[in-house]
Amino acid sequence: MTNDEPVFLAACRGKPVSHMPVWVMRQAGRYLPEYRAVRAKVGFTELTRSPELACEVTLQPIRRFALDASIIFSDIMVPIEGMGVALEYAPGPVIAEPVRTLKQVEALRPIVPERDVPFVMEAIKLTRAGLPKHVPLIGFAGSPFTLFSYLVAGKPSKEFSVPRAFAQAEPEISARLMEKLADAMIVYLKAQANAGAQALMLFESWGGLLGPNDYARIALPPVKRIIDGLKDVGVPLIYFANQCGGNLASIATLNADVIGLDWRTSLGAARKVLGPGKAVQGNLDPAHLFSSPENLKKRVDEVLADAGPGPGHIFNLGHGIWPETDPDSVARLVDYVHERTRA
Ligand code: 1CP
Repeated sequence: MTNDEPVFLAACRGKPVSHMPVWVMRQAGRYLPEYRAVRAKVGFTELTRSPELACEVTLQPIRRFALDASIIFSDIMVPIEGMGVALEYAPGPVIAEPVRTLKQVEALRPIVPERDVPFVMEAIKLTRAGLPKHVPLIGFAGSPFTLFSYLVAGKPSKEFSVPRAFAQAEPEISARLMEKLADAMIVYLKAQANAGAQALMLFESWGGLLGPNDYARIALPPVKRIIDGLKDVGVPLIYFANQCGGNLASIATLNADVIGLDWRTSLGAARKVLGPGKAVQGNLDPAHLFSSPENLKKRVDEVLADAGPGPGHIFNLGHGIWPETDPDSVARLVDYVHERTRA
């Protein structure tokens, strides 16, 4: 590999780097006044469907901070709309007719990205053209269980009791739905890579609500199907496993390059279970961006000490940045991670 390989991509592959890469989940979002200015003019749906505006908000955090990766501005529910499900953002996804019958599952159209969500690929092409070479662009999708949770519940929820009960009451319909979602996400993620995404990330936001046996039985198989389905694409695959500290033994069996972890899970302990072949991403508590500049440094040091030395760590928050966060705190975070880890 040449020396000008971006540090983010090198770290995804577990290679040594000149400084630790850092980026922030939801780095394009409401904590940025320039994002709020765009949103004052257009609705969220319009924003996701306009390649120019999606490109603009994707680039906003890159202009402000020395970030090492960019993630295309979109939402995990965008391809679901592409499969024919009507939904609104309020601000989380709300579905008028939740999917709860086999008939509804069979009626979901397999996605044809170029026909159903062409604006995503156009946004990726535009954004790649606007990004500096050392900042790779990440494409993403929701994990089947996370998408299933929204489709069955019909709205955001803390416990997702409706989809969890549905998965028990209707295991076959549930498995069929998640299999269908997995196949759609393979096609969708491949299209993003073809359009220029240099890494692909799967957000398992809600699989951690399941106990370890249910996680292994219900959430993991469709994730494995996606990851195996993407093995020929050739870009690093990141699996963000929110609140999945109890599921690491099953996660270790996946062929993902990087496992993203939340702050409730020790990166050091996770690395022992995941083994040397997997990089980790995370896991500062988003609340720590509200601490004093001095304490923020201490919290970053704690994450670094926990993860331990050695390559294969991408610094990030443990989940999305909160809208109330001061952008200056993000600048201090990014600069300090670089300063502290420069070889
Ligand atoms: O009013 C607004 O501007 C809408 C708020 C918003 C934003 C900024 C939504 C609705 N989606 C997004 C963008 C978004 N969503 C990105 C942008 C890229 C970036 O990171 O910069 C990404 C990666 C997502 C992915 C996403 N959407 C996830 C997975 C990540 C996670 O947070 O766990 C999930 C669960 C969603 C659903 C969703 N869409 C929007 C909201 C507010 C939510 C969460 C709803 C809930 O709490 O259940």
